[in-house]
Amino acid sequence: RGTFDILVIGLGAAGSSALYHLSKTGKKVGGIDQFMPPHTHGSSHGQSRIIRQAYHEDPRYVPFIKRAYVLWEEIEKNSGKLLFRKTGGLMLGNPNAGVIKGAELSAQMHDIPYAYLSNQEIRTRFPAFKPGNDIVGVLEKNAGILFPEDCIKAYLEVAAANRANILKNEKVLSLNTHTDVVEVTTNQGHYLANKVIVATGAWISAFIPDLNLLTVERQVLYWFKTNNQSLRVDDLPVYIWEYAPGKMFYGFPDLGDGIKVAHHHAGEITSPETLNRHVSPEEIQSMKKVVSDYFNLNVAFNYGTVCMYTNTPDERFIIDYHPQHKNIIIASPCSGHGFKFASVTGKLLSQLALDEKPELDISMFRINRFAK
Ligand code: PYC
Repeated sequence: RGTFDILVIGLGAAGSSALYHLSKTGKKVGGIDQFMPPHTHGSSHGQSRIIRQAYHEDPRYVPFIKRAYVLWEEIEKNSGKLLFRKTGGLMLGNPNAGVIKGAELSAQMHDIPYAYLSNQEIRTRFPAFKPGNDIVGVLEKNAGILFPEDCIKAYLEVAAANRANILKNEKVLSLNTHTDVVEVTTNQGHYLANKVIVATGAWISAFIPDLNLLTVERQVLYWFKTNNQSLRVDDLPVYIWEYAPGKMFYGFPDLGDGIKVAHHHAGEITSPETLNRHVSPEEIQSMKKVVSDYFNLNVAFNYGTVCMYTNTPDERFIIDYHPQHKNIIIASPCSGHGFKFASVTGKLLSQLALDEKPELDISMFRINRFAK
């Protein structure tokens, strides 16, 4: 039976990053995943994730994202892999839309370079977009694309080189907490760990049943082929388009398979066990209509894939000790906007597991905000 100082369960975005940070400490650390990470079963696949600083959701995220940029650079350097591509990021909406007002607020509060684009400026600079007359933009130049599968691979490779024990295709069945250790039972054996980080995303309720405030949401990602030259990656920013109050779709320039487009939320509530992974012809038609309504492009559907959001009621993350068991640390329900933070989330998780003071104030992610 293996023993660990710290065991990380779930090696997606947050878990692989936590394992990497812990692997630098000389502690005996391990990571377990029920599949072969990076994989397509959870919330971290699909070639691209947005990274941006002018955080329209809440300016309190900005210190976290600034640190995340630094830590993404660190793993790029340590792994020798290209993980980030700067494209700029454009928020689109009417002048009072949350994405516009919120991005400006964060940019102004935290000195993030940005440009406010009029309707005409959007049309001139990005002719692929077809904004209605009321649409304006907030463009931030440091935004771009993270390559999620490569990020996870980089973290796991460097963690393994640092002697972390990585157990793949091994399913955790239960956690039993004792006074100073956690007993982890898998389909292949038992392990003891002084601390366990649970970063299992949509599967988290299986281990922490009292986290019944979370919902798992189905999300479809679509790629459409186009031969329009203005969609080369060097020409188009990543974007989030708020087309009605609180309703958004977002997307990426063509990285080879066509433009990628998806709705942000608005998916059916599901569970990892019952998730419908089939993308229906009706869904494809409906997204094709979004593309033809909002882009000056003729496109042909290429392919789609399904992933999951794990949502908290306020869409903020949870990064905290388990309320009853201080040797369990909970990560990951990141409500569809967590990947970009994974570099810093992993660092904060490692600090909690090492009983260090987290380097940033994580009070907005504490679990007690949901206490009745
Ligand atoms: O985190 O920027 C983001 C994002 C946009 C849509 C889904 N996630």
